[in-house]
Formats: sequence, C-alpha cells, structure tokens
Amino acid sequence: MMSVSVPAALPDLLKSFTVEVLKQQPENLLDFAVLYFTELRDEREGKTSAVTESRPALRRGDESDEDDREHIITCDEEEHEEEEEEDDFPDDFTFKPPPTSKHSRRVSVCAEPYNPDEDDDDDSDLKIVHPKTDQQRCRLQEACKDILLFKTLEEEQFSEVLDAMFEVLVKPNEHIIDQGDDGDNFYVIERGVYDIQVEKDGVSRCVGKYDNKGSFGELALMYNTPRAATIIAVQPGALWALDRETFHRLIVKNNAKKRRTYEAFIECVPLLKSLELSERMKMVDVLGAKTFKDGEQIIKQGDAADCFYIVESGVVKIMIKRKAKAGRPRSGDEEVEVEVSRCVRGQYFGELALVTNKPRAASVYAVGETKCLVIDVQAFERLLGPCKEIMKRNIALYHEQLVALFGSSEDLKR
Ligand code: 1OR
Ligand code: 1OR
Repeated sequence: MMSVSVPAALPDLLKSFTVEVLKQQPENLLDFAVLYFTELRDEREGKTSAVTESRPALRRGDESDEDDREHIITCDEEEHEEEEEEDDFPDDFTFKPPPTSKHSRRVSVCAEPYNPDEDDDDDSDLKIVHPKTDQQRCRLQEACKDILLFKTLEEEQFSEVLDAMFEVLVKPNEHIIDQGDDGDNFYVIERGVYDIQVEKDGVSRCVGKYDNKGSFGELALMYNTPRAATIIAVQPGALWALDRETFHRLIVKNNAKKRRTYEAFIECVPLLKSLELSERMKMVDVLGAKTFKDGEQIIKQGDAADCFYIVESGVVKIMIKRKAKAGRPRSGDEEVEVEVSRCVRGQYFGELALVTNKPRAASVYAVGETKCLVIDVQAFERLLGPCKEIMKRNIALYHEQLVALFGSSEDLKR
C-alpha cells in the first residue's frame, strides 16, 4: 500500500489561503495565489513585499509560528457574502466561513452551546478591518463608550472591535433582527428608537425599547441559539454591526475570563442566591465593570434609569434631595441633599427606578475609589426576574425608612 505523508504546515497554509480567497473574492484565482504565496515567501525570508505595503488588505503573519498568527483583512460590506466551497481538504481540516452581510441570514448554525474554553483558536488568525473616516470613527467611539459588553475588554481588543465594526443605516419598520433566525451580527445603536418584540404562543408583544442608546443581538452569538426577540426600527436610525466571528474571537473569549474573575464574587451576592448557577453565569456574561473616583456621581436623582449596580469594592452613599425644613435659615424652596444610606461590597442599588418604571429616586456617589458591576435594563428584566420579590420586599423597607426619616414617602411616589 502506498503511504502518503502530509507536511505538517500544509493544512494551515491551505486554510489561510482559502480564508483570504473567500474574503477577497479575487477575479483571477491563479494570479491571486501567485501573489499570496510570493508575499508569504518574501515575508518568511525577511523581505518586505512592495505589494503588501501598497495593499494592506493582503497582510499576514507566519502560519508556522503559532504565537504570531494573524491576518488583517479589509473588506466592504458586500464582501461578506457567504460561500460554500467544495474543495478536497484533509480530513482534520475545519474551515469556518466568513461573517455574513447584515441582511443575509446564516444558512445554519450548530445547535451546541458555544464553549469558549474549548475553542482551539481556529479563527484567531483572522482580523477584519472595515476602513472608516475620522468622522465615522468618532461617531463609533461615542456610540460604544458605554456599551457594557466592551467595558471589560483590554484596550487592544476594544480597538480590534472598533476596527471590525461597520455602519448600518435603517429605515422605519425595518426588522434588524427576527426572532427565531440564526445570529449574524451584534449591534450597537448610534441613533434611533427600536422596539423589542417577543412572540409567545403565537402572540407578539412589545416588551421594551431602545431609545438612542444601547446594544442588542448578543444572545444568539454567545450561546448559539436562535434570536430571542425581534428588533424593529421605529424611525430612521444608524447602527454599528460586529460580525459573528469577531464577536466570538473577542467578546466570547473575554467572557470565559470574566466568568473566572467574577464567579466567586457573584456567588456571594445575597440578592442573587435564588438564581441557578447557570443564570448567575449568564449575568456575568453580559455585565460590565465601572470604576468611580472618590465623590463621583454614579446616579443622579430624577434621571431616567437604564441600568442596575452591584458594589464590587469600595462604598457608595445614597443621597436624597429634600426641601429645606421651614424655620431653618434657608429659603422655603431650597433643596438639601441628605445621606440616607450606604452600600458596600455585595450590595446593590439602582433597582428601584427599574422596578417601578420611574425616575431615579436618589443620587448615588462613590466614597473613595469604588468599583461596581453594571447590568443593563434588558438583562435585568431577562435575568433578575426571580430576584424581584426580594427587591420589592426591600423597597417596602425604603418606604418605612423614608417615613421614619422624613415623615412622608412622597419622594418615592414620583
Ligand atoms: P439575540 O441575539 O437573541 C435578539 O437577538 C436580541 O434582543 C437579543 O439577542 C437581546 O440582545 C435583545 N429577551 C431576549 N432578548 C432581548 C430581550 C428580552 N430584550 C432585548 N433583547 N427580554 C426583554 C427584556 C426587556 C425578555 C423578554 C421576555
Ligand atoms: P433608583 O433606581 O431609584 C437610586 O436610584 C437608588 O438609591 C435607588 O434606586 C435605590 O437602589 C437606592 N430611598 C430611595 N432609594 C434608595 C434608598 C431609599 N435607599 C437606597 N436607595 N431610602 C429611603 C429614603 C429615605 C432608604 C433609606 C435607608
């Protein structure tokens, strides 16, 4: 029997080449192959390729070096169309197709939950770059500055996320996501109002909305599940999309690290005791972490609410504005801020406005440097339902304390 030995570098070499072909869709495959392999050889021999310098789209690391494998691919939206390739590759060759365009639905998605710890860096050599004007980059940075999922990324990872994002303009009534579909992109809102609709037992109901900020579409990408809700533009809007592959490579990988970092802490937050471990971990997946300086305002009384906080380290003080009492040396309308409570590690705040759907009932300030975990209102609704009874019991105590302190609970009725 004839034995054939496959050179160790061959699968990686072919894989990288195939990825480039699918991304760049060259008209002449042979010319492209000559260019690709010539550049690769030049790079390995230490020569700087003139072609590479003039075409940043075709830049690569050394496939033989495991620690330094990287491709940078620049692409326009239409270059994302999914393609099926029928080539004969070695049996152990696994190839992931490039991300799909914003409106092309993925053909099929593996139903297994994605486990980042088992990911063998199959596609870690793929960097997608959508070139942007300075003005676009500025708008993108502004839209992303408060996105919780990005808050625990290293600076370099965050910058890669920004590079990979592309702009999507939407019209009124446009469905950005349809419940039940496979997930293609994660979206950050630059502007526009978007309804969240969930269909259950054949009845579709609006369960919330995004108003000119926030993000959506992370769940299907994180857990390889069908889209859990339908998102519809109410007015003309602008979004920034991040493709599924980059989301996996940067956000889902980072989540594995986040789980390790926060697991022990989350386990000992009294409020979350009634949740299953898997539910607590889902919370960790979507939370962000924010550090506040001594005296910094975290919540402003009267503001609209869009998130909930758990103190991880440091202390916060809760202050309530009250009219100055008559008889004091102040004018009747003057307001004073009175400290009513403090929260330390493991305690939460900012739930009241979310539970009652009212403006923030108090202001909250950091006492010394303070770190808080932050959960957005949609994740709060989705994941903290089982904890709401505990919160409501504690809210009833606020009323008692308010009456005890000020003789009325009017402030909480606004
Ligand atoms: P996705 O990839 O599943 C739909 O695509 C997106 O809608 C989803 O990710 C979330 O980002 C977003 N339940 C499920 N998904 C929601 C919800 C939600 N809200 C926003 N999304 N609920 C509403 C909470 C206010 C719970 C409904 C029972
Ligand atoms: P929020 O979303 O209204 C301010 O934003 C947060 O301060 C509030 O949620 C609570 O989490 C937290 N009254 C009102 N808010 C309070 C109170 C409180 N204590 C903590 N918060 N009390 C009654 C006022 C005299 C409690 C006094 C011990």
